[in-house]
Amino acid sequence: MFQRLRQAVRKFLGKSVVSEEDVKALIKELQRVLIAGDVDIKLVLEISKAVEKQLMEEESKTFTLKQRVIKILHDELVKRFGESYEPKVGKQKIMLVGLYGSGKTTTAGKLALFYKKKGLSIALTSLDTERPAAQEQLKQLADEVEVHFYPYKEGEPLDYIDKLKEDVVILDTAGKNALDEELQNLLNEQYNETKPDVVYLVISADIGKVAIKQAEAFNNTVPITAAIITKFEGSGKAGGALSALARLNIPIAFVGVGEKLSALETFDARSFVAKLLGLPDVKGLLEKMKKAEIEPEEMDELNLETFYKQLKAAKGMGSLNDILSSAGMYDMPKDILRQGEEKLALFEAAINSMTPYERKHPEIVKKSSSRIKRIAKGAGIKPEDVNMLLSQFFKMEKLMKRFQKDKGMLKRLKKMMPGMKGLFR
Ligand SMILES: Nc1nc2c(ncn2[C@@H]2O[C@H](COP(=O)(O)OP(=O)(O)O)[C@@H](O)[C@H]2O)c(=O)[nH]1
Ligand SMILES: [Mg+2]
Repeated sequence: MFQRLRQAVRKFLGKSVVSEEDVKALIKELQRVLIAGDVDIKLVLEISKAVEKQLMEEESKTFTLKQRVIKILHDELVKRFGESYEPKVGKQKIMLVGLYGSGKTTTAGKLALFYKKKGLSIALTSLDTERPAAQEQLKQLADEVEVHFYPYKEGEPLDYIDKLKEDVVILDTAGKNALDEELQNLLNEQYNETKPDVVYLVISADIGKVAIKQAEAFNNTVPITAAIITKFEGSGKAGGALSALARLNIPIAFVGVGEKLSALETFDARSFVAKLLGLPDVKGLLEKMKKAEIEPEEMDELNLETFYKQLKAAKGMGSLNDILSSAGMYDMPKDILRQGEEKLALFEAAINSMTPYERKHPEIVKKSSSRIKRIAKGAGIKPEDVNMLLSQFFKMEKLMKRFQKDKGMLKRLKKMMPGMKGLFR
C-alpha cells in the first residue's frame, strides 16, 4: 500500500541536499498517491497547500528543509487522517452499523474476541432479520470465540438486551447495499430502543469515493461514535474511507486487517501515517527534533584535547548514531562513533604524554616519527596507537570542514549536541 509514496520519501531523504524542486516533486508524488488511493481531491489540495504554506513561513534555524518537509507532511497527515479513538475497555453496549458486506458480523466476532482477551464477558446478538443466515452466521462466530449468543426474531421486543448480564453486549444490525429510508428508520428505531453506549460505523477500506455519502447518511441516522475500517490490509484504496471520516470528524477506533477473528487492530493515526510515509521511526525523529531546541553553547576550537573530550562525551550518549542519522549525517565513520573503553584509554594516555603545544597542533606530531615514538614510549603504548588517534582526529577534522560548508547541518549539530563542544569552529 502506498509503496510509491514510500519510495518517493526514501529518495527524498537519501539526497544530501534538497532543493525546492525536490520538495515540489515530493508533494506532487504525494498528491498522485493520495488521489490514486481515492482520497478526496479537495482534501489532497488542502494537504499540499498546507504543507507548502508552512514551508514558506519563516525559515527554521535549527532544521534542514528536508527534515521540515517530513515533519510538516507527517503532522499534516496525522491532523487530516487521524483522529484516533481509544476504545473503552469495560462494561458497555456496542452497536455496529454499516452497509451490507462491509464486515459488521465478522467485526462483531472480532470485537468479542478482543474484549474477551481483556477478561470481559461478552454477549453477541444480531438484530439482522433481513437475511435468513444472519443469525446463524453470528452464532457460529460466537461459538468460535466461545462467548454467549442470543438469537432474535423479527417483531420481538428488544428489551431482552437490557437484561443481558455480560460486560460487553455487541449488537449486530442489518445492512443493505445503500442506506435507504427503510433501513434508516429501522436503525433509528433500534438505536432508540437499545440506547447503545457506542455506535461503530463499519466501513470497508475499498468503498472508494462513495464513502462520504454513505458515512454522512449513517451519521445522520444514528450518532456515530467512531469508525471501524475493514479490509484495511493490502488496500491502497482506503483513501475514500479515510477522507470521508476525516471530513465528518469521525475518529477511527479499529481497523480490520484480515478475515481471521484475530485480525483486528486498534488504530493509531501516528503510526499509520509513519507507515504511509515509510518512516517507522518518525516518532523518534520528531522527539529528537524537539530535544534539539536546547540552546547551543559556544564552541571551542578542535584540537586533540577537545577531540578526546568529544569522544568521551559521545560514548556516554549511546545513541549518537541515531542522533547523527536523524540530523541527516549518515556518513559518519563508524570507527569514530564507536570508541571502545580500551581505545579511549590508549588515546588518553597518548594525549597525556604530549606537550600542550602538540595537543593544540596535531599536525606537527603527524609529521614527526620521532615525536610519535617519544609519545608512545612515555604513554606506554605502541606508536600505532598514536597514529590511530591522529588518523581519527584528521578524519574528524575533514568531516567538520565539510559540515562547516553546510551551515544548516552545522547549526543543527551544535544544537543537538551541546556537549560536543570543540567539534565545530
Ligand atoms: N480481508 C478482509 N475481509 C474481511 C474483513 N472484515 C470482513 N471481511 C470479509 O467481508 C465479507 C463480509 O463480511 P460480513 O461480516 O458478513 O459483512 P456484513 O454484511 O457487514 O455483516 C466476509 O467475507 C468477511 O470475511 C477484513 O478486515 N479483511
Ligand atoms: Mg452481517
